Amino acid sequence: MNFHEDFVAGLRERRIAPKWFYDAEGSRLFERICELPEYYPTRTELALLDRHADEFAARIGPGAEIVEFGAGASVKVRLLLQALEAPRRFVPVDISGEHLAEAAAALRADFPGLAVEPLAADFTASLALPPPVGRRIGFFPGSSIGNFEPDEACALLARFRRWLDGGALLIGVDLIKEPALLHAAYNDARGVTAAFNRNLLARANRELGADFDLSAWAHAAFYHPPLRRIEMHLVSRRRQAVCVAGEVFEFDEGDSLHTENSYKYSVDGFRALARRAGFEPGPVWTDAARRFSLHWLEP
Ligand code: AVI
Repeated sequence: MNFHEDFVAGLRERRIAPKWFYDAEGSRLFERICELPEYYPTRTELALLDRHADEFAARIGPGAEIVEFGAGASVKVRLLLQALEAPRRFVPVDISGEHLAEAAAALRADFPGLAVEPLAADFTASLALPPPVGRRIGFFPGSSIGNFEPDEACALLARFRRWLDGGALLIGVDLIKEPALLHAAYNDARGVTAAFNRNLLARANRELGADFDLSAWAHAAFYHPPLRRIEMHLVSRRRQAVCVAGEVFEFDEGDSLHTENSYKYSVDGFRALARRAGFEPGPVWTDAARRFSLHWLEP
């Protein structure tokens, strides 16, 4: 489904899929989020990748092929690639093609022996990967798995397992923690997360000729303990009508558009989910404060 159809359907249901955050501007804003002091997942996961790179390399073995799902700027995979023995090919898969091409060019320059074959695709729909050239290892960092409902996450993991063709998956998963830390991570003082959230409406203005007044929508993000998830919403600050591709949508003050869930897992909870998807959970690496985890999943 394309942005136009899905966004308009989402407005009717008051729920927009988070994958539409990532146009070029949204990807740029997300990179800024990753550098924020409050957003602990990126630096914690980078430190884990750095600290345990040799262990991952030993598990992956020589001549492997790495497929990264939702690759973005491909910063994290560099730590892995640097540690690997003669990796054959890197296939970054991302919905934002523009972003992907830039990152691939930089990787080719820095890893001259490595074939880099980006694939601009929505892996939540379907994926046509080229035949493997070595042991295929999946890499899904950043806890993007948390942006799927648990049942969808299970189905996605099962599809990864099929696509990996007998190879393992290294996946980053954000852990359940003190709600105040989670709240700060999604309500940063500089307002970058708010801009990222509102970019969804700005994107509709740019691409669909919509007339959203961005100042009339408040960013709201909060932790929902029973469901173990952060919810992000855009809340209408007043009664308003918005025109999107010729159709008018009306909102009352306080009406919300639900734009993202970010599920947090316990280590055991995620291992159980992976098992349900057909994987055999292997070792898990966490930081000392147990904020973030990296899981090795065998097919
Ligand atoms: C990409 N994903 C894992 C991020 C998250 O934390 O759920 C997206 C994000 N949304 C707001 N801040 C970051």
